[in-house]
Amino acid sequence: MEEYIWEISQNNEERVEKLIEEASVTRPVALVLDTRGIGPDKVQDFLNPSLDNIVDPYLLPGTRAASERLWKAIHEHQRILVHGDYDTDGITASALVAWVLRRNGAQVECYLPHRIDDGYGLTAESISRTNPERCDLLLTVDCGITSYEAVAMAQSRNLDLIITDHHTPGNEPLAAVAVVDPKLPGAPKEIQELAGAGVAFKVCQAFLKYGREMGYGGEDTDLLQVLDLVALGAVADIVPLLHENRILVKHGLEVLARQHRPGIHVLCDISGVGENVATTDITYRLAPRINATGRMGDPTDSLRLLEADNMVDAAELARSLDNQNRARQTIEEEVIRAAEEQIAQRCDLSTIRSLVVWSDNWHQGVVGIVASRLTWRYHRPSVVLTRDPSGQFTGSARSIRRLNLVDLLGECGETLIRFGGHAMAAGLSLYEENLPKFCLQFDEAVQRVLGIESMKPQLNICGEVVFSELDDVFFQELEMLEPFGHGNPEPVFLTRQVWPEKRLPAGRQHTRGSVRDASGAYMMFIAFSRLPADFPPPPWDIVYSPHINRYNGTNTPQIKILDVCASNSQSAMTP
Ligand SMILES: [Mn+2]
Repeated sequence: MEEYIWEISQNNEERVEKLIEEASVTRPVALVLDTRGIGPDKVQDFLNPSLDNIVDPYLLPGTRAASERLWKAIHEHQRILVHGDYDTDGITASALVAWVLRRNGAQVECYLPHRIDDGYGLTAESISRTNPERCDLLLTVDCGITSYEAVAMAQSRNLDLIITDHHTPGNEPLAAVAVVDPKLPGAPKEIQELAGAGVAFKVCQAFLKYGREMGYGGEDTDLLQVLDLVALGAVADIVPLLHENRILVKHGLEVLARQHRPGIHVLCDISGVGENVATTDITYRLAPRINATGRMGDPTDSLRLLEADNMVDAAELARSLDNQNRARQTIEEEVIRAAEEQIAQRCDLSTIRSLVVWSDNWHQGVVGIVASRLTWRYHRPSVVLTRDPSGQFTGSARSIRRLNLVDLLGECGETLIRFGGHAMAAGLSLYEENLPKFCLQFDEAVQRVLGIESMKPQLNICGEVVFSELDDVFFQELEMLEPFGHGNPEPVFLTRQVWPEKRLPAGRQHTRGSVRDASGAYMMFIAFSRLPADFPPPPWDIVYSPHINRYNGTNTPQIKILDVCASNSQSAMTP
C-alpha cells in the first residue's frame, strides 16, 4: 500500500465564509474555490466559463503585425509554410492555423520536424531545407522562441518569419516580422499559460479581426470549429486549466464530442471514447495516439488524420496511429523493464533521492515517458538517457513537486554538454565519461532540497467536511467545477471518524461499500487497489474525491477513497 503525505489546504475561515455568503455556494465548494485562489467576485465566471470573456486577441503583443503580414501573403499569392512540432500541441496548432488561413485564400503547406532526424522545434537545418520556390513566409506554431540560429539563417535567405510559441523566451529579441509569445512582457495574465494551440488560436482570432476591420474578409470563418484542436493541445501539453485555458478547453471538449472532423470521429471510435469527452480521454486515449507517430519518427500521419476530409482516409490513418501507438507501448515496456533492472542492481533507494539510468540503445521516442513513469513510481526526480548518433548520451528528466529541474541541472552544469526545458520536464546531453560524476552531482543537488520523507506521493486536500455537506446542491456545483486537470484537479476532502457499514470486494483488487460519519449521513464508496482486508480497524479518517457514479442510467453520489487511516493514529497528522 502506498504511503501518502496529507497536505491540507490552509483555508482562511473568513474568506470561506465570504464565498458561502456572497457567492452562495456550499461550504465544500467554497473550500475548493478558496484553495484555487478564487474570490467571491470571480466565482460566477469560474463556474460558468463563457467565450464572451476571452480576451481581445490584439492584447497579445505581436498578433497585429502577424495578421498584417499574413493578409499581405494572401493578397500577393505568397506561399506560407507553417512550421509546427511533433507532439499533439504542435500538430493541432499546425492543423488549426492551416485550416483558418486556407479558408481565407492562403496557400499553405505544413512542416513538422522529425524527432530523430531533425530534433525538437525550429532549427537552422529545417530552415536550410525549405525550398525558396515554395515558401515566402514561414509561420511557426508551438516552437521557435529561442531558435536564434534558425532565425539568423532565415534572415540570410531573405525569408520572412512569424514566430508564435508559448515556451519561455530568451533574453535577446528575435529578428522576425512578428513574434507572438504570451510569456513575453505585456500579455494579460489570463492568457499567459496558453499552449501552442491556444496561441495559434489567438493569432487566428487576431487575423480574422484584422481582416474584418480592413474589409479583407474573414467573416465566414467560424473559429468555434477549431476549439476541439485547442482543447487537445492544451490538455496534452499539461497547461493549467485556469483562466482562458479553462474557457477554451471547456467549450473545446463540447466541440470534440460532436466529432465534426472525420479524423476525430474515427480516432474516438478506435480509442473507445464515447459521446462525452473528458480531459482524461485526451490524456489517456487521444493524445497518446496522436503523439505516437512523432515518437516513432514521423508525425505526418497525425496531421493528415486531423486534416482528413473523408472517412475512408481517416479510418486508414487512425489505424496507422493506433498501430504506431502499440509499437510505442511495446518499446516503452521493454525500456521500463530494463530501467527497473538497472535500478534494482545499482540504486539503493533508501539513500539516493534521484534516479539516473541509461543505455546504448533505448529508443529516443520513449525516454521521456519512461522518465515520467519512473518518477511516478519511485516519487523522485528521474533522468533517462540513451546514446545518440553522435555518441553522446541524451535524454529526458522529470521532476516532482517543488523541485525545479532547470535549477537542479544548472548545479550540474560542468558535467553537461547542454540542458534546458521547464521546471517539471527537461532535456539534457552529456559525454559518457561524465555519467558517474553527473549521477553524484545530481543526487547531491536533490538532497540539498528534499528530505527522504518527500519521496512519498502527496494528497492535496481542499479541507475537512462532514458527509451531510455533500448534498445534491453540492454535487450540482461540483459538476460546474469541471473540466478537471492540471491546475484544477478533482477536489479532495478529508472526513474524520467514519464507520464502515458495508465492505465488499470489487473485482480482484478493489473494495466498494458504504461509510457513515458523525453527521449521520452515509456515502457509497469505491477504493481502488485496496482489498477489504487492507483497511485499518475503524473508525477511520478518509481522504477521498466525490463524484457522481453514472451506471446503467442511474446516477449515484459516490466517493473514491484515496487514503485511509485509523482515526487518531499518528499518520493522520499532517507533517
Ligand atoms: Mn507546446
